[in-house]
Amino acid sequence: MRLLPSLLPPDQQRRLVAELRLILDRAPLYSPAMPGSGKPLSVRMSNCGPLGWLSERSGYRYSPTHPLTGEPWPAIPAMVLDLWHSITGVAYRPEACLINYYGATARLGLHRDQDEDAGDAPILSISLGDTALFRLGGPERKSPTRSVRLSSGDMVLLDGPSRHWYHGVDRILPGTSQLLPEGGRFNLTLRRVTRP
Ligand code: MD3
Ligand code: FE
Repeated sequence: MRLLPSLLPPDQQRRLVAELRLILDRAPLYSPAMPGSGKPLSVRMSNCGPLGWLSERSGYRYSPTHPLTGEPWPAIPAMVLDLWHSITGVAYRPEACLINYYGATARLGLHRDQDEDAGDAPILSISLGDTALFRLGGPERKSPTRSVRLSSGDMVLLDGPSRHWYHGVDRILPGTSQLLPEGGRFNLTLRRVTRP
């Protein structure tokens, strides 16, 4: 895992949040259901790009449309595609941009990203707003873990073996950023889904 601290300067963070607002007007945040129990996740989600990642009672899947509106997801903003190409160095585009919103008490349990056929493609994450206490494990659930702070403007590049490692978000630290008037944290996770 390559942590790229403060890669996005404040003016670009504000531009990106403005783009996010336009996307979320058309593809509103919603509370996904946990597979099996159907209990709502504490993280609210939406997507942009040709495919969006969904968590439903029936399981995880990628879908070309929003689960509530039935509309196709909005396009990934050009500035986000530019960041993807310049940071990953790959010529193909990401297909999914998952938008996670963490309120003050939201968290994300330890998991692996394994719903993509493009298992060798890198993943890029962009953090906006309040700092997250991120947990990075290893290749197995029992692997030792470490805690990493992800602040607004930080990016994370997952390439090589770390792409398949366990990770989660223990909690966010309310009041650590002034970027979002409503507080909380947005994370964008860019993924290739189908084999390039
Ligand atoms: C480390 N999101 O949506 S992004 C997810 O902050 C997810 O919202 C977190 O995990 C968030 O699936 C973390 C950074 C990240 C993404 C993928 C990884 C870290 C990773 C894959 C392997 C190891
Ligand atoms: Fe993940």
